[in-house]
Amino acid sequence: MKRMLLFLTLAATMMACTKDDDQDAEIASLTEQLNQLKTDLAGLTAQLSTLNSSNSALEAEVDALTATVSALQTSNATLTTDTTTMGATIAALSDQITALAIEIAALKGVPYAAPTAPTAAADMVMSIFSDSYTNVAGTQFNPNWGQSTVVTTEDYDGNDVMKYASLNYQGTEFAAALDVSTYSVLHVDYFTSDATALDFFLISSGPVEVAKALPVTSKGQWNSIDIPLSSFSPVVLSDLIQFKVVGNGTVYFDNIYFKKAAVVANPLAGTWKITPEAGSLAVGPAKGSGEWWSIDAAGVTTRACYYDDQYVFGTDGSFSNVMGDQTWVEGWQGGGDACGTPVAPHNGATATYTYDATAGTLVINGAGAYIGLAKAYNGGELAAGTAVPSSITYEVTVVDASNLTVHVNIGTGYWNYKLTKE
Ligand SMILES: [Ca+2]
Ligand SMILES: [Ca+2]
Repeated sequence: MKRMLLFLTLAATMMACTKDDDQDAEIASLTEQLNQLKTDLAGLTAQLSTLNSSNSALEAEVDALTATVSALQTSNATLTTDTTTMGATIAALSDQITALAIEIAALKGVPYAAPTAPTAAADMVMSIFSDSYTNVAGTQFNPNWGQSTVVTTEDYDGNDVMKYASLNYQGTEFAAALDVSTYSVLHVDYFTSDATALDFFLISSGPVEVAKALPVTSKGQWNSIDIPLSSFSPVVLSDLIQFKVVGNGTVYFDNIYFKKAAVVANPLAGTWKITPEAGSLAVGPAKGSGEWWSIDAAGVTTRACYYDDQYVFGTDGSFSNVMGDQTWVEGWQGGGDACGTPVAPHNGATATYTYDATAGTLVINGAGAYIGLAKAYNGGELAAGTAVPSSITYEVTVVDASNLTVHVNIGTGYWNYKLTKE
């Protein structure tokens, strides 16, 4: 029994020893882990500290750069202001230099610059001496006519100006006779600060010569003159052989050319039709009124044979009604107020027209020629057997490139027509 107790005690002691050993191992392991974590934490803390330092350095750099940018912006603003101020100063100085150069030129009695370039279209010009056009070839600007005049060409920034010094007289000879009969004026730019007389001659074969005086009252500046060629009569404009200038002092010339008259456009020239819309034919007591009757859209369709009728105005003043095979033929003409064959004399008679834009009148000359309706004339409407007038005057209230509105006074009121150009 005693041995048994001893054994149990020993066993219990041994079990207790084993349990203590496990706990110690676990504690050691945990302690090791704790130490590792402490080590890791220390490492991370060190890294964080390093990163914080880097961040501070970067922030400092950003601050420095921002300050630099701000300083540069301020400098730039200052420079911009300086540049503007300097630009204004340079412009002012440049103006002063120009003003002084003009004064010096005026004191010397010479042009400061070539005259303003002409603006006439090249196809309207026959040029003798100009930088703005192609000049007639082969002109002799200084033939020996025994004159004392000294002729030179002065260069103003690449722009030639012809100078007559010690002028008594000076000729110009064309290589071949010029035909300027289709031109309307002689253009001359001239400058003098001392001439008291200046006559410009056109000369045709014979010789036939006529002078026109160029005014010399505006001294020390370029003068521009357009002399009507008709004023040189009886010089033969289709056979111009020479110019001659007679005068005194020193005179500069430029832009000597013949210019055609501007062509006045004839807005009527072309082919017109009554506008295919409601209201394009209307009659009433007043000009433009449709109070008594006005074509409606259905009427335009019904009268297709009429709305294709053409009113042809030639550039030569000719006029014709071109109706094709059919037009609207009314009862008084022997028709049935329906499409039918045009009835003489309202079937395309030969006619002419005259248009007075100022008065706003358009006259169609020729019995049977008309605009709009054949029956409407000045003072009434035609009926069967009525004499057909030899002309009709229409009043024009609208005329442009594509629209024409005309009215004819029939005494009691007006027929009004709207037309469109093809
Ligand atoms: Ca020139
Ligand atoms: Ca027709």
